[in-house]
Amino acid sequence: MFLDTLANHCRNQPDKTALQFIGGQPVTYGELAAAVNRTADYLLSLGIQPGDRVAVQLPKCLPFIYFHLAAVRIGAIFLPLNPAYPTAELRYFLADSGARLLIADAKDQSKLDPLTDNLPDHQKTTYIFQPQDSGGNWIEDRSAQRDYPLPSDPDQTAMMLYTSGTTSRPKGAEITHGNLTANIASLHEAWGWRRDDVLLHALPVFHVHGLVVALHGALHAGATALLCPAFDARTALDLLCTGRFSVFMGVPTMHRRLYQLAAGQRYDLSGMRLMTSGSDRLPDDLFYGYQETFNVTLLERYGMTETGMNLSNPLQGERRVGAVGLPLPGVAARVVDPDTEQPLADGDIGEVQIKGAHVFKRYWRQPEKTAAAFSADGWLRTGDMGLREPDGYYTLKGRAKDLIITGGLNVYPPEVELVLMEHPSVAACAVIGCPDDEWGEQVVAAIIPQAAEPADAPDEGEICAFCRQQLAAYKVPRRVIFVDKLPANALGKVQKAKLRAQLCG
Ligand code: MLC
Repeated sequence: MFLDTLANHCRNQPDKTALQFIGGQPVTYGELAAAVNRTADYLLSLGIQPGDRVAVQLPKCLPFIYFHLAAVRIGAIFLPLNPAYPTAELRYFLADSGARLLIADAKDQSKLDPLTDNLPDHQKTTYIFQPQDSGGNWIEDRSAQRDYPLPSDPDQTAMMLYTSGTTSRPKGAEITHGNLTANIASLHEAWGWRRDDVLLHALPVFHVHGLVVALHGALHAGATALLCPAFDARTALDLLCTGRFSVFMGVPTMHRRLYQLAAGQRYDLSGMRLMTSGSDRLPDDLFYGYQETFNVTLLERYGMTETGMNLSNPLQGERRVGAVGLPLPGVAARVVDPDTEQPLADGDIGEVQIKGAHVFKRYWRQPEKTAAAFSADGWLRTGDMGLREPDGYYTLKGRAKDLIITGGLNVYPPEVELVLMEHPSVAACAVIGCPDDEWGEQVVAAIIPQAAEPADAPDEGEICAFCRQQLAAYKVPRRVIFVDKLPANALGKVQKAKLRAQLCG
């Protein structure tokens, strides 16, 4: 399993650098093993048992990685939380998951203590002071170096990642040890990960992309990951130009910023072995612009939180513009009629469905939603529409589900609409994604105001500030448009396609 491979690297190449934050000290595989052991020992000393949820809301830092690896190592369920979540969202995740332990940044203590006081399953919050500067030594004084047995049941849940729903509050997708192992094995085969790879890691670590695809990818290979605490295009481009790196992974917004920064100048990054793009569709102009500017053909791949990676353009062979490639090793894909779920002929557009050992186990305590996510014969309904070319390449053609992707992050309109409807000045609303060069899509809210008198009409700034209290910043509408009516069908359901045509312009 993934953890066994990592343990082997720690034993066999203890002096090799595993991780290094920019400007920080290198952490060798030997040191990583010791730090993870100490952290595991700390978790056990708190009474954390297999299956307990350990929530971590920290910025990208070494303690985050140590807690992640330690929690999965002792069989607990790791729950990463975006530090950008405001209190209202955070409370929901902690309550729904029944997290026993929360690891958080000490700067948030005054906000978090009152919140966790009322959570019945919560037992303790461990605060880390200046987590990004701690060098991971927060737990240095623990001498424990015991070797713990690794979880051996592939069906055991290793982590839980929350994904929003089209009609409900976010759901915790349970990712098992077997899922992680299957994913990483197929990516290693497909992308030819090597021990001498050096990854420039600029993604957030609380999503599948940055955590599983990038970080696990490098650690599983016994390679080295250099980590940026946050993505900054200037820093990333300067680093890529040093020639020190072989692998880089990004979302289209990150690639767009790198491309724009180059501003027509040429940089030869052809020494990079692998530069991937994912989490959102890669626009054609960026694909070609990258070739011209950086002498690199981006490799686009397709995945989702519930599965990790499904499809990928090939390492060798044609990386087809606009296509998300071929099924990864061990992954089965098909395109079906969304109504009958009968497989469609090549070239016909339908829902993409996925099967394989990498597909998540279930939604946490949501048997109905889990059942609804799968077809009668066990295929995962991705909610993405697409087609298969006769030569096996898949191309995505929109979404069956009501979803906005902005900067590689998913925003479910109903979640934003629910918050908007709580505002006293909002009579009705609909949230849509409008195309945006930098972000792919931007969140736009159409609102019918409550007020009869213009003087009582809500103000865009006030609406956004209201949303900000309850939603992470990336979910807050970038534009609010006041309208007299919303296009609706005979049943009164808002016709979002029509609204997009009216407002996106
Ligand atoms: C930040 N902001 C966003 C945003 N990210 N708004 C919309 N969409 C986003 N994705 C907000 C900030 O809060 C801020 O708001 C304003 O935009 C400008 O911030 P910024 O400093 O310019 O943004 P930055 O911090 O640089 O972030 C941009 C980014 C980041 C692209 C680097 O969004 C990012 O890391 N995206 C990657 C997400 C990712 O890893 N996705 C994988 C999911 S897994 P304000 O108002 O406060 O100024 C998955 C499966 C798969 O999808 O297949 O991979």
